[in-house]
Amino acid sequence: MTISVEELENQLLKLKQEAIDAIASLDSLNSLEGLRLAYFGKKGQLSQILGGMGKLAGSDRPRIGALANEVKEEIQTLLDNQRQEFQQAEIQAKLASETIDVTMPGSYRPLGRIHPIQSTIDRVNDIFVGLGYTVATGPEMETDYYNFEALNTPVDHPARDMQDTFYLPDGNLLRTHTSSVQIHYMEANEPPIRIIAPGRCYRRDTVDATHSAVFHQIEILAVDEGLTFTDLKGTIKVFLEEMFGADLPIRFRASYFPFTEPSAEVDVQWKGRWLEVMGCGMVDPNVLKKVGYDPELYTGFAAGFGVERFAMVLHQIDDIRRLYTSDLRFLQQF
Ligand code: 2U9
Repeated sequence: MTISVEELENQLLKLKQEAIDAIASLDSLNSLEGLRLAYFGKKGQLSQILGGMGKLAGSDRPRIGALANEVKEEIQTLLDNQRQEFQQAEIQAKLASETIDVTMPGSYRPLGRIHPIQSTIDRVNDIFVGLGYTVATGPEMETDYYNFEALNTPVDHPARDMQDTFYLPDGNLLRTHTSSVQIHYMEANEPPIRIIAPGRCYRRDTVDATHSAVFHQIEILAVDEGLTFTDLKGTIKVFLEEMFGADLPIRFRASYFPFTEPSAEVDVQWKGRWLEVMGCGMVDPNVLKKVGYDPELYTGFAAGFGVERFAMVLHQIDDIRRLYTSDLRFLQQF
């Protein structure tokens, strides 16, 4: 069954017009893709019309072929233009949604602050690193040996009562000071030693305005040939003047710690009264022996203090608990 060339021409022109109208009423990229397939897909309308070319007289085919290509090109061009328009619109919409109006006030996000405990630790670390000390850290859970035995505090030693702590089912405990860190360090390193050991410690103390069951401590240790109490006093003087200011009246009061001999408490005159701020002493030879150092060759000095205590003195904080309650009204002062 043959078909007239006019018939095919009309079909092509009618298709073209339909396409022009359909493309003009497109509203999205998806519908555009749908339309493209409706015309150019395998079962598309254009393909179907072209399918009729077989029934044309041979002489008419080129004419229809040319028209068909022309219609195809035109529809393709319209589709491409529309696609670009949609893509442009999409980009504009995206830009508009992402455009930040820099004149708009920013969303205020309060900047955090370094917690006064951490800032005190950082300040002390900086001073001692400046004096050639290395920051050493260690586990908060320790064995009885590293927290007590190695520090000249055997099982029945009365000093243990002042350092009662939390004992774990496996016999380990939560450290009561960072002295255990120094023992680990000395077992792993030969003198000369200059270390500062900051960290969290635990004591089964009744919590009140000056005591907390969890607190922070910093200890320093120096081991070398020929270190004396004078070196200790000089080191502490430099440190305390850095912290509290120059020409700070300092006094050393004889005291006792199981791991140092002689030992002293250190007071500073602050705001017109003497304040005990730390303890210190020459490392007890038994402690050196336990880590394999020859106390005939090496001597050491050490000191320790509570970070919260320092922060409370420096910032006139009346109650240690304020440092743990995360009350922004309090913390924003620092
Ligand atoms: C080794 C040898 C000796 C560390 C020292 C102190 C004095 C001291 C207290 C301060 C406040 C504990 O938190 S606190 O209650 N500590 O006064 N600490 S000498 O002596 C050492 C440490 C390690 C190997």
